[in-house]
Amino acid sequence: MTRAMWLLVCTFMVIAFVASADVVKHTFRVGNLTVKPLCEEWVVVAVNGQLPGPTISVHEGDTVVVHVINESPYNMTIHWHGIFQQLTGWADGPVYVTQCPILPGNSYTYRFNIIKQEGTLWWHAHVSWLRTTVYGALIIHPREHRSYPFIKPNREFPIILGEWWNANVVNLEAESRLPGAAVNVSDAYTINGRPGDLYQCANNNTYTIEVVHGKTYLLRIINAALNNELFFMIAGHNLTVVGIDALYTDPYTTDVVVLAPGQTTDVLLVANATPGSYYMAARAYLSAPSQFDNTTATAILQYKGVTSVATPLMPVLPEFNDTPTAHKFYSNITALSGWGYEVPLHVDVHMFITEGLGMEPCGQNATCTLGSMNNESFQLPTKLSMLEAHFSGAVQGIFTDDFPDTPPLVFDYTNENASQLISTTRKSTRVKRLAYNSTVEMVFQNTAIVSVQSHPIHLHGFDFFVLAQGFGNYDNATHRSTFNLVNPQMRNTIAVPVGGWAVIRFRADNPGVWLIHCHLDVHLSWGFATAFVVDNGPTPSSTLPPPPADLPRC
Ligand SMILES: *[C@@H]1O[C@H](CO)[C@@H](O)[C@H](O)[C@H]1NC(C)=O
Ligand SMILES: *[C@@H]1O[C@H](CO)[C@@H](O)[C@H](O)[C@H]1NC(C)=O
Ligand SMILES: *[C@@H]1O[C@H](CO)[C@@H](O)[C@H](O)[C@H]1NC(C)=O
Ligand SMILES: *[C@@H]1O[C@H](CO)[C@@H](O)[C@H](O)[C@H]1NC(C)=O
Ligand SMILES: *[C@@H]1O[C@H](CO)[C@@H](O)[C@H](O)[C@H]1NC(C)=O
Ligand SMILES: *[C@@H]1O[C@H](CO)[C@@H](O)[C@H](O)[C@H]1NC(C)=O
Ligand SMILES: *[C@@H]1O[C@H](CO)[C@@H](O)[C@H](O)[C@H]1NC(C)=O
Ligand SMILES: *[C@@H]1O[C@H](CO)[C@@H](O)[C@H](O)[C@H]1NC(C)=O
Ligand SMILES: *[C@@H]1O[C@H](CO)[C@@H](O)[C@H](O)[C@H]1NC(C)=O
Ligand SMILES: *[C@@H]1O[C@H](CO)[C@@H](O)[C@H](O)[C@H]1NC(C)=O
Ligand SMILES: *[C@@H]1O[C@H](CO)[C@@H](O)[C@H](O)[C@H]1NC(C)=O
Ligand SMILES: *[C@@H]1O[C@H](CO)[C@@H](O)[C@H](O)[C@H]1NC(C)=O
Ligand SMILES: [Cu+2]
Repeated sequence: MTRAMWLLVCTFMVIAFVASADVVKHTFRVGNLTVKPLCEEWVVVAVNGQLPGPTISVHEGDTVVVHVINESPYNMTIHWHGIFQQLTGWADGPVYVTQCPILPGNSYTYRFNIIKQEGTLWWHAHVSWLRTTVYGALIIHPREHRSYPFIKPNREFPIILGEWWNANVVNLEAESRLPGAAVNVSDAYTINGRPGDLYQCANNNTYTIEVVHGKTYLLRIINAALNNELFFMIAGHNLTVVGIDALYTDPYTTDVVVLAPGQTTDVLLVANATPGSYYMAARAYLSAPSQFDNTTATAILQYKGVTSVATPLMPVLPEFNDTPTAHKFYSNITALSGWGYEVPLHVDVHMFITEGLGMEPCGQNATCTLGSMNNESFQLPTKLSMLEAHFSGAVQGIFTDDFPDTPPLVFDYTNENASQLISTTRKSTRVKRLAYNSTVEMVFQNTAIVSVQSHPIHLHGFDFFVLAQGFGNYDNATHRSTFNLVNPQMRNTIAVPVGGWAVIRFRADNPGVWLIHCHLDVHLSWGFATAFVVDNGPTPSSTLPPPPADLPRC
C-alpha cells in the first residue's frame, strides 16, 4: 500500500470515529408534579413532569450534556449511577462530595463521556431522599456497526422498580435521623412508576408490555427503590441474564432475579408460553427481621391477539427471607468470557472494612442509629464540596485522609452477642487516599451490630470485580483460595450477604473524589459511607481538569 492510500484509510477511520460519537443533549426541569399512584394525591419532585423521568439513550463513545434547572423547592443534585466520569468528576453529583447543591431557582449543566461501558445504568437525585421520585434509565447501546454479544432482541423495555410513600420524603429523611427513629415503611413498590393491580385505587394504571409469540425481548431491570432489595419474576417464563450494572455476563437462565438498590439486570425474555396474560411482579427480599413493606408491585406481560379477560397468571415469588435463593442469584453470575474483562493480579492496597450499623447517645437519654465503615460514621461537609477542597488543596476543616485500612477492633463480627457490647460508633469525615492507578482490594465484612443484614455497597467512579462472597467472618487464609480470578462478575454495587462478606478489586485509574456507600438511603443518611481521594496521574490525560464555570458553590 502506498503512503497516500494509508493516509486515505486513516482519514476514513477518523471520520468514521467522529461520525459515530454524538453529543446527546437533554434539559431536565426538576419541579413539582402531582401524582396519585395509590388513593391519595401527592405533590412530588420529578423531572420534566414524568415519573419515572426521561430515559437517556446513548451509544458508547457519545458525550452527554444535561442541563438541570431546579424549579423544585429543594436543593438538588443528579448522579449518573455507574458512569465512570473519567476526568469529569465534577459531574458525578453526590451532594457535598463532588458539588454543592443546585439551589432552588438555579441550574447546572452536567457534561460527561460514555467510554468503555455498555448496558443499563440509571440516573437519580443524590441529596436527601429525593431520588424516590427523581430517577430514570440511562441506556448505553454499543457503538454503531457493533452488536450485542447476544441475540438481537425484537424490542427492549426498561423495567424500573421503585418505592413509594404517601409522605413527603424530605420529612421522612429528617425523621430517620431523630432519636430512636423508627423509619416509616413505604406504602408500595412500583414498576415504571405504577404499583399495579394488587393495591387499592391502582386499577386501570398497570404498566403493560405487549409481546408477540415467539419473539425475544430485552428487559432492562433497574432497582431504584430506596431501602429494599427486591425479587423479580414473570409468571410462566424464565429469564436469561446477559448483563448486570452495564457489564456483560455469561448467559444465566433463571426464573427469579434479585436486585439490590442501585443494581441493574438485563434479561432476555422469549415469549414462548401459551399466549395469554402474565404478571411480572416485584417484592422485598428482606435479610433482617424488621418492620417492612410486604406489598407486591405488578405489571402485565400481554401476548398480542389474546382477548381473554381472565386475571393474569401470578408468579410464585420467593419468601421474603429466602436468602439461599438471593445468594444463588447474586453469586452464580460470571463475566462474559472472552469480552476482555481482566482481573488485576497484583494488589497495591489491601483494605478490610467492617460495616453495618451503630449507635450514639443523642437527645435526652436516647440513642440515634448510625451507619459506619471501620467504626467511622461519615459526616458530609457543608461549607465546600470535597472535590473542590481536594482540587484547591485546602482540605483542612473539610476532610482528613486517615480513613483506616482495618477496623479498630477485631471481634466475632457476625456474632450478635459480641456485637452488642461495642455498639457505640463515632462521626468523622475520614477518607482513603489512593495513588493514581493503584490496585485496591477490599474485604467488606458485615457486622451484627444493631442488626444483621445485607448492605448494597456502591462505589462511584469505578466498576469492580467481585472475587468472592460468603457467610460468617472472612478468613483470609481459607477464603483467598476461593477467589475467582478468571471470570468474576463485575459490578458497581455489591449486595454484601447478610451476616457475611464480599471481596472486590479495582484499579484506581480515575482521579477525583469518589463516594463509596450503602445504597439503602436510610443507611446513607445515617453515615454509612466513606470516600476515596484518587490522586492525579503523571500526564495531562490523567489529571482532573478545573471545575466548570457553572459548578454550584456553597
Ligand atoms: C411545590 O410544592 C410545594 C409543596 O410540596 C409547595 O410548597 C411549593 O410552593 C410548590 N412550588 C411550586 C413552584 O409550585
Ligand atoms: C411517619 O408516620 C408517623 C406515624 O404514622 C406520622 O406521624 C408521620 O407524619 C409520618 N412521617 C411522614 C414524613 O409522613
Ligand atoms: C377503568 O377506567 C374506566 C374509564 O375510565 C372505568 O369506566 C372503569 O370502571 C375503570 N375500571 C376499574 C377496574 O377501575
Ligand atoms: C425454566 O427453567 C427450568 C430449568 O431449566 C425448567 O425446569 C423450567 O421448565 C423452565 N420454565 C419455563 C417456564 O420455561
Ligand atoms: C403483610 O403484613 C400485613 C400486616 O402486618 C399482614 O396482614 C399481611 O398478611 C402481610 N402480607 C404478606 C403477603 O405477608
Ligand atoms: C450457584 O449457587 C449454588 C447455590 O448457592 C452453588 O451451590 C453453586 O456452586 C453455584 N454455582 C456457581 C457456578 O457459582
Ligand atoms: C434521663 O434518665 C435519668 C436517669 O435515669 C432520669 O433521671 C431523667 O429523668 C431522664 N430524663 C429524661 C428526659 O427522660
Ligand atoms: C447469644 O447469647 C444467648 C443468650 O446468652 C445465647 O442463647 C445465644 O446462643 C448466643 N448467640 C451466639 C451467636 O453466640
Ligand atoms: C467504635 O468506637 C467507639 C467510640 O470510640 C468505641 O466505643 C467502640 O468500642 C468502637 N466499636 C468498634 C466495633 O470498634
Ligand atoms: C496502570 O498500571 C498497569 C499495571 O499495573 C499498567 O499496565 C498501566 O499501564 C498503568 N496505566 C497508567 C495509565 O499508568
Ligand atoms: C490476606 O493475605 C494476603 C496475601 O497473603 C495479604 O497480602 C493481605 O494483606 C491479607 N489481607 C487481609 C485483609 O488480611
Ligand atoms: C441548601 O444548600 C445550601 C448551600 O449548601 C445550604 O446552605 C442550605 O442549608 C441547604 N438547604 C437545605 C434545606 O438543606
Ligand atoms: Cu446498608
